[in-house]
Amino acid sequence: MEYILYEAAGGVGVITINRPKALNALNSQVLDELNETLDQVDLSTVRCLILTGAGEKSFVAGADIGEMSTLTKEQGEAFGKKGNDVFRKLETFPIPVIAAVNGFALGGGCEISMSCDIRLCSDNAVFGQPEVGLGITPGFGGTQRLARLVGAGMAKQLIYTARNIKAPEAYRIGLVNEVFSAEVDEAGNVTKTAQEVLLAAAKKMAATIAKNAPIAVRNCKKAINDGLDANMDDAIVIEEKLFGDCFETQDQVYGMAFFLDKNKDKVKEPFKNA
Ligand code: DAK
Repeated sequence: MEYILYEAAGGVGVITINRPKALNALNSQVLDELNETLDQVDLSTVRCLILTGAGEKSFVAGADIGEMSTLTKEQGEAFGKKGNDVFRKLETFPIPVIAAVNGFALGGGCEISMSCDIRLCSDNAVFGQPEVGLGITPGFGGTQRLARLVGAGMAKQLIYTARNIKAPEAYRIGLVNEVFSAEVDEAGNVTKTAQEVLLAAAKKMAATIAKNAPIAVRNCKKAINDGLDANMDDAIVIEEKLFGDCFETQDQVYGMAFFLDKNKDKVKEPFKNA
């Protein structure tokens, strides 16, 4: 693959969008390769994914404006569908996906981060939906996901004004879960860049998730996602079914037996699935 890097270790997979010369902008090839990478994730071993961008400057600076500039209406629709299909695949991916946002997350970049379950960012991150300044609407789900994440009023303000916001404001409005800064020693020298700190924190969180019972974690993701699209009566039924689905699994039997076992010296074993 030309634009996507993928590595997996210890139950955690890291996908890096690797097109730093164009600030990791999403062209058709990046979207196709991302789609293919997701299809290749080995779900029997990988329990949490991290999505990030190459370089210190940008997570994803949006859809590729050069490629979009000459699209006809039909081609624009097809490009939108390609992006939407991949973003939806991420959103409904069986295991959690953490976006590690290292720098610009504009337009399609903000939108792809919102298709992930959790957003962590470096303190140089910039979020925004600048589309109306380009003569288009957000086309990869921005109008829908931003409104669901930060509320309709704040989403409308950000989208209508096309104003970019920095990490502290993104944190304040609930767009990101946590912001990470560079580490410096006593002399003021940077010992770890914000991106290094961010990636380490994302990996730590992913490893924590990967240690928990995999079927239960997957079912929690599905319950939250499906429930948010339903009314409360239906949402509770969705939860009931996914809760029930955990019973008789090896993990549920072991997890509860471990809690009930009074032997203080016991050591918790990794969950096995099934
Ligand atoms: N597309 C293509 N190339 C990009 C790019 C982008 N979005 N963003 C940056 N680049 C390229 C620049 O052209 C430049 O390339 P060279 O000139 O070196 O060849 C290189 O990356 C470095 O960028 P700059 O030189 O501009 O770097 P600066 O530090 O000066 O500025 C910046 C960084 C992020 C502020 C600036 O690059 C910028 O404003 N970029 C555009 C950000 C933006 O507007 N993003 C939103 C794109 S619109 C839809 C489907 C999808 C969408 C909409 C509708 N439907 C089908 C309905 C999605 C839309 C978008 O995402």
